[in-house]
Amino acid sequence: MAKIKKPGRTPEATAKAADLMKNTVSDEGTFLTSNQGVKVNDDQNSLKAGERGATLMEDFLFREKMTHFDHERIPERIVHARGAGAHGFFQVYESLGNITKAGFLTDPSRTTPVFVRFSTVAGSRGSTDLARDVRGFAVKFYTEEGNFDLVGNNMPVFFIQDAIKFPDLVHAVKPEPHNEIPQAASAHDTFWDFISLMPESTHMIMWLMSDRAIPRSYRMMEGFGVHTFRLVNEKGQSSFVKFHWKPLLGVHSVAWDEAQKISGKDPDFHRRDLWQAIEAGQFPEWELGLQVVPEKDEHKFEFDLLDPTKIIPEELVPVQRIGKLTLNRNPDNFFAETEQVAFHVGHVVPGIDFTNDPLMQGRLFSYTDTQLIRLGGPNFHEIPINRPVAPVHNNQRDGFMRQTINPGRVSYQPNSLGGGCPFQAKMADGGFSSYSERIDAKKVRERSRSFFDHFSQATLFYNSQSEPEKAHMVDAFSFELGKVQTVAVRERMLLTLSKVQKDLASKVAYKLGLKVPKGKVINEGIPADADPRKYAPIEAKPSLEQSDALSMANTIKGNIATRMIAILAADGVNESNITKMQAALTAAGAVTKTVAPRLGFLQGTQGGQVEVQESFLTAASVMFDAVYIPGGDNSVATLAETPDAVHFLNEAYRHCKAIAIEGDCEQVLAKTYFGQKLEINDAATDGIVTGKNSASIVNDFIAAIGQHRFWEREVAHKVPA
Ligand code: HDD
Repeated sequence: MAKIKKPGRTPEATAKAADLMKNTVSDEGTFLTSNQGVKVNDDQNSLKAGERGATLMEDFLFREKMTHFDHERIPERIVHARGAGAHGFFQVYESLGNITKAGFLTDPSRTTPVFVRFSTVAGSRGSTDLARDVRGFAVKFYTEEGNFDLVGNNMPVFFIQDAIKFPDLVHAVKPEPHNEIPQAASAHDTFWDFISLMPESTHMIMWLMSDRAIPRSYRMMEGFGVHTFRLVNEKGQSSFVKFHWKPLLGVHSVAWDEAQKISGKDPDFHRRDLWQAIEAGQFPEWELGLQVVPEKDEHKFEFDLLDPTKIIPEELVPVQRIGKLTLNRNPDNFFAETEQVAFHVGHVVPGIDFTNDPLMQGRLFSYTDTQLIRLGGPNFHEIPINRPVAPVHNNQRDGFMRQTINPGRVSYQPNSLGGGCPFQAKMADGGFSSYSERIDAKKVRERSRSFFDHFSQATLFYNSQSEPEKAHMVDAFSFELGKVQTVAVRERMLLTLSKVQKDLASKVAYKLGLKVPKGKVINEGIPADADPRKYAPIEAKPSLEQSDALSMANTIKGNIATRMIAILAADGVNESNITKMQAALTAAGAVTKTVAPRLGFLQGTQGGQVEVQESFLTAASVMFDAVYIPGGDNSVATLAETPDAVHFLNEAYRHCKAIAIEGDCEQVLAKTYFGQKLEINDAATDGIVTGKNSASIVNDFIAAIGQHRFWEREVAHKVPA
């Protein structure tokens, strides 16, 4: 049988295919039509029996429009409903051909198109971005060999070890079913009831109660594939791998008080931030990092590589940065792209394969299953955002909303009537072949004892945090458990925390007005007939004292690109101060906005005018990273007498942000809580920049913004705001 020559694919062809995939329709210069292409003459009035009469059923235009509208909504995702997406590309630095045959990881000349969707987990589609929550970090690589989805999170571990518990976890964290309260929050009884009975979740709740759960920006989050995956090379040799995304802007968070306020002032904070950065051409970037473990080292560690509640500390296996992801295009249409994109852990390409991680194994079922109901049938891969750029040829046919028109009468294999097409691909032709892992096992519903050290990495995480980060975790636990009404649940959690770190448990206990109970942590997540000893948590000590990679205090600092800076001003402002500061900040990539008592223009001291972008009604300090007050006696005096301006400063101070005040600032500082306590001369080290030397103010302010936050301030001067 003659074989048909298979077409090759150049990078240009890939890029073109990625563009075609969009199916974008432009309405420019067109007439309004019905869905049947009939030009519409009147889209203002329905067809009636007389000017004041009833609408007629005959009005096909009205009925078509209304029917489509009535069916506009699709079910939201059961988890990760709230999200924001962007297009971009990925490029590997050097070939990784020695460990994988995946084309996008072996050809440094290729740019692989990607679509990324960030999300929160627990909230509904309309919920706030700043909930304390895990963030989804799902990447679809449209590779020339098919789509690869890396469906990860911004935390490297998970709550449960076996996918069969996922519905329980999600039911526990979602709003309670009787009154649907609270929205997008884990701070309620059912969540902590579940967690307190499932000690395997201990490591994950350390991450969830840390500042990682309230990121400053999607652009400033790490991402993790969580599970141990496999890489397979041309020779069929496999290595274990953990995937990491390392943001080039560093890993940063907001303060919890700030997060709660942002949720009111701008619930779209992260979505807006991502959109604006891309619109401004400041493209978010991450490096893809790999921790590679040769197959022979599978059992070298004191934890099990298949256990998704464990990390491989970077001290044990360093993260190699092997390529870069750049997001450079916003979606054209939120629904068509961000809402309809369908990720699946099972979308892999030759060179990448699975392991027996029991959480991953369950995910391999769940994702396609959920798309069937959410996107209404088996043809969701034909929706433009989900279409691979690699050509699709198979004998699958029909189903709801089928788009492809397959000509001919052959839809089976083997066949002779269709010339045998489409052919199976040999491995040499790029055919996917599963890694032939050796299995010799009994069929059991059990868990390996190597999964039962639930505390040592939780302890490692806590011990690796800076003092301010630890304090934030104490507050987070105290907040969440403080919202829990059932005292027994609070007590069980205190017992669990005492196995992580005694100091943490006693500080939280103090804030809850309780004592830390003594005894062994119970594990209720066990089978009915199980020997409880087999499921008892192992109380091990971490082999590592601490890991620098776990604390955000050690992240890259100094880059102020995309940081939002408020310039507070009023009439009588020194406009040359503003011009100079704005020029320096903008040159460093930051974004400035003038905030004043009212919109319009301000009168400057030198006769110029300053445009106002926000008023104290439309803006709040929590929407900015830093605050600058330019000189000008009248402006400073007005701000000092404007309670909203004073509150703005107090709040920025409380949230540990850089503040610069130029000229005669004492007047406004004297009105703030912190200004009354501050030793101005020592203040520069604390992120407060004052003085009359313009050049040094600008430089010191930029350096201070580059530090992100001055968390130590919370201990030194905690102020009301
Ligand atoms: Fe999941 C969505 C990440 C465990 C079942 N998950 C979803 C999304 C992300 C993750 C990022 C959103 C994708 C998007 O933006 O559309 N999930 C994870 C990670 C997990 C994890 C990192 C643990 C390592 N998930 C997990 C388990 C199950 C699911 C154990 C079920 C057995 N996840 C789903 C789902 C979702 C989903 C129900 C909801 C919407 C969707 O898939 O498309 O199937």
